[in-house]
Amino acid sequence: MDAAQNYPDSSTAPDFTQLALDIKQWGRELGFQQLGITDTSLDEDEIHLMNWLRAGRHGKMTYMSVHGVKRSRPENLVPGTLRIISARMDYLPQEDSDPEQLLREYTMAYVSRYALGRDYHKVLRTRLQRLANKIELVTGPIGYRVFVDSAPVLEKALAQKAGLGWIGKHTNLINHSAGSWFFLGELYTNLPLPVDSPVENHCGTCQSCIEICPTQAIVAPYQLDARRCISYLTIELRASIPVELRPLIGNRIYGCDDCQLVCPWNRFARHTGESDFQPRHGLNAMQLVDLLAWSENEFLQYTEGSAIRRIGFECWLRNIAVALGNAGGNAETKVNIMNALKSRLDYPSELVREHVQWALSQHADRTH
Ligand code: B12
Ligand code: SF4
Ligand code: SF4
Repeated sequence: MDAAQNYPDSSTAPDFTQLALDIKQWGRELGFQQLGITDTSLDEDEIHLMNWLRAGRHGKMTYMSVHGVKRSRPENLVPGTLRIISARMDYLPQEDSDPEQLLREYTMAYVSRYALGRDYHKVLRTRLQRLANKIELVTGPIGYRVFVDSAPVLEKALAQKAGLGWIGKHTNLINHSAGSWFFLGELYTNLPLPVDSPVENHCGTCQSCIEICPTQAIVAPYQLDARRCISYLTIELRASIPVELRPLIGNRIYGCDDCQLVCPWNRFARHTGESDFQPRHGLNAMQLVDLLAWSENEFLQYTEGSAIRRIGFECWLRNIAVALGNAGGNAETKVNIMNALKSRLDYPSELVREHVQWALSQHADRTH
């Protein structure tokens, strides 16, 4: 993947400064809000990544630890890589429900904003592939690979270096005019494009995300212990959720947005124009008892094309059971909750049954 081989005669080489401008324009035409370009050196981030792994903060996400330094050294993942084109796409859906209000409605389910619509991996990958095709129309065949959370790639660190924003204390990337409700994707290439400059960190003395986190997963500024993060517990963990963390999960059944909801920079966030990211099947306004009643076929049907499907029906029921254990209401509501939970007591999965029993015991505890 050597760009020089492509252009042995410098008179045939494209004007890379103009090409970089064109790439950013094409990216915006393809629906990305912003693109930036960086080189491959991630020395400091590599140190942080290694410390994080050594401390075991990735929990059971073995995909984070098995690739050695490939994640922090792009040229080890794709030999010949010189530049990374980093792209961001807004995902905050235009919807009637108020997320903060929903988090207080204990009988309703809270699904994190990023997962309400179509699986972002597919959406971004297709657009990045189109961008690569467009580039090759000008340059001829180049060495490239596109990624969207699909390989060992340190996406936020690359985006930060490419000038798309700064990694905030909650560890998400924030853009000063767009907040943090966006996805990232990358195009690794051997084109010697001019690079962009990183932007300044604007977290200042703010600590709001650290203070609001329900499980105190942000153990220090810029340091997340994933094992405590509700996003990890409800999406990545396939086993029993630690009992001491269950009451803190509230009604969050898939991911968590609290640290972003509280972030002042999200006052500048814009809604996505992508129809793919709009809520599907009313997932932004569902009662927990109704979700627990879904059959496996209904689960598969309603989550088709959504990232939610990847956790499987078992973990879906596990998460809803925990949320119902945390749900409250008047006597009638409680009876409905208990009846819904009891209907899953003989579900053929020990994982589900154990969480259902825990949820029932929460209600028994509260009535005494
Ligand atoms: C693993 C993972 C998770 C894990 C762990 C998160 C994490 N912080 O690492 C879990 C399951 C918890 C998770 C949750 C979420 N995720 Co996630 N996740 C990833 C993934 C696959 C890898 C992230 C990674 O490299 N972690 C490694 C650790 C070491 O990185 P880090 O914690 O960010 O630490 C960096 C800095 O904080 C700093 N640092 C670390 N320690 C220290 C110490 C000091 C002293 C200093 C100064 C700095 C410093 O250096 C590190 C390296 O750059 C990426 C996709 C990808 N391939 O990159 C998506 C990704 C980060 N996730 C994403 C999203 C949307 C989410 C959620 C919002 C989903 C949700 N609503 O539930 C939450 C947010 C939770 C949060 N507060 O971060 C988006 C983020 C987009 C954005 N705007 O930033 C990504 C980029 C996916 C994508 N393609 O869009 N995620
Ligand atoms: S996503 Fe939720 S649990 Fe995870 S760090 Fe943010 S506020 Fe805490
Ligand atoms: S809430 Fe405050 S500290 Fe946290 S990421 Fe946003 S600006 Fe930074």
